[in-house]
Amino acid sequence: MNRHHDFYILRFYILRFCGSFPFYTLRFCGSFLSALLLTTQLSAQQPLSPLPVAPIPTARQLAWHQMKYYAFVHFGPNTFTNLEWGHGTEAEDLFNPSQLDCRQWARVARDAGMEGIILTVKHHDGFCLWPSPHSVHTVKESRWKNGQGDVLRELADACREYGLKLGIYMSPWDRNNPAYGTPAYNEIFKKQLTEVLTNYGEVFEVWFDGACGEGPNGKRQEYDFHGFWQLVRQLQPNAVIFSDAGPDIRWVGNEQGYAAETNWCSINSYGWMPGVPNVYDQLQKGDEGGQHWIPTEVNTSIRPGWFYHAEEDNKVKSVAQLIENYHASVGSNGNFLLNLPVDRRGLVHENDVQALMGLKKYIDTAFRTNLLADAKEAIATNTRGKNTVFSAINAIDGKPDTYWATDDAVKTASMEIALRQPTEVNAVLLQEYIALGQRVKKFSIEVQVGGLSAEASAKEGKWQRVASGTTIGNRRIVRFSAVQATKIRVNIEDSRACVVLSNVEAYRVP
Ligand code: FUL
Repeated sequence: MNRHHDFYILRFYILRFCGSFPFYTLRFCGSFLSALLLTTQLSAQQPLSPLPVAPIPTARQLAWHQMKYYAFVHFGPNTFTNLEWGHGTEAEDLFNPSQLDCRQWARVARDAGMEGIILTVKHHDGFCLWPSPHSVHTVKESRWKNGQGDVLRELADACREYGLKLGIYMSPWDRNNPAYGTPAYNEIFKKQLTEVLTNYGEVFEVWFDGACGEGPNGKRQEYDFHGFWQLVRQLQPNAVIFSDAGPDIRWVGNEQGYAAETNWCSINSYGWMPGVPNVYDQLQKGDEGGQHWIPTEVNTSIRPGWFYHAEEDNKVKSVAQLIENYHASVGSNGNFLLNLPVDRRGLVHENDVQALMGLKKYIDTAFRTNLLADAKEAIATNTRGKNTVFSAINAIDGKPDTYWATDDAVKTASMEIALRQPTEVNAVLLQEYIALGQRVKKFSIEVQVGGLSAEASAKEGKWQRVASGTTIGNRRIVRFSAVQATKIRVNIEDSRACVVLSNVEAYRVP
């Protein structure tokens, strides 16, 4: 990985080797080896790729980072009892959606621009939306489809049909299971986990709720989370595991749908288990240089409740609110998990669909045209080894695997992009090359104002600071008042290590 290092090791071995021969042989060897060393040294002067800065994401985390926005669906007995937390004593017959249509959910999600659906296959009441043989509180004991139905099967099929990924929410807290509160329950939970992770195809995310309350016998459970995680790894090695403590992705510390201004993917979560940490602020911000790479997933509901309540039909989030949530998640180094409380018919309600399509329209309009796609040039105050392999142009070439990088010692640097003509901008998207770790601690954006009317021409050619921020990470979008720009400058004002920026885009968002 490090050629300077290789060179020193090679020199060390050559000298050791030469030391064991007579003088003349050594002289001959000497000239030959000097030539060899020179060649090696020349090639060693090629700039090296930046070394990773720990911690770095795993392959499954990197795949998840490429996603942005997907649906959560809370559905089950609570939908019919108007509760948020069921007691576990609800009659199975209550679960009886009149027109359940998972293809409608999938169609809505796809049309909304979402990439997947995570379903609450078992919530705290213990009711299973699939016919688990290890429970008598499931769809098979219900009236729905005469006990022949399987919501998870229908959703898995619909996701496949609509090109969506499937995720599983499974609550270990089970207020119905008689074994809850004893070690036997952990084994039952693992059997259920095995069922949902083997019989329904590829799963992209397993969402563990850390909530741990009392069961039917009044006892709490000591969850075997290590065992649960191990099973997920074994059955779905590509799936990321979510909880407030990771291990792959973390809760963002609030349910309002926003990540903090400072949002490190790294966090010192050593020894944490789901449901334990009461560290909301730390979950939001992460820790600079924290030991573990556990990025944030921002979850919120499109309505006040997680489950459907008819009285909330007119409390669906407005498009404006959803836009703010989108920017505060997708644009703030997180992924956006938006909950859709499916109604008693078994459909995503019309009001929710309308709001979702409003957000989709915004996303399409806002991000349709990257104003830097045909930029004239990009220059930087520092380019690693003065080598074009690391030049600023890489950050606007649209390729995720090329990047602008600076020399190791350079943690403050700027890149400047010249536009072909004066263009109105009000948003800039920045991405670090996170495969090598998260680095930037502080940045700002300046624009050079140009192409103005005669009256405004006093500002012509002036640089104006329009935005600033702390962390960037996988994806950061900053918005500012619209300004007519001829050039855009990205200033990295502080960084944990040399700058490695893979993407800069600019937009005129509505
Ligand atoms: C929480 C649960 O208690 C809520 O009911 C909901 O499922 C939310 C997403 O997670 O921990």
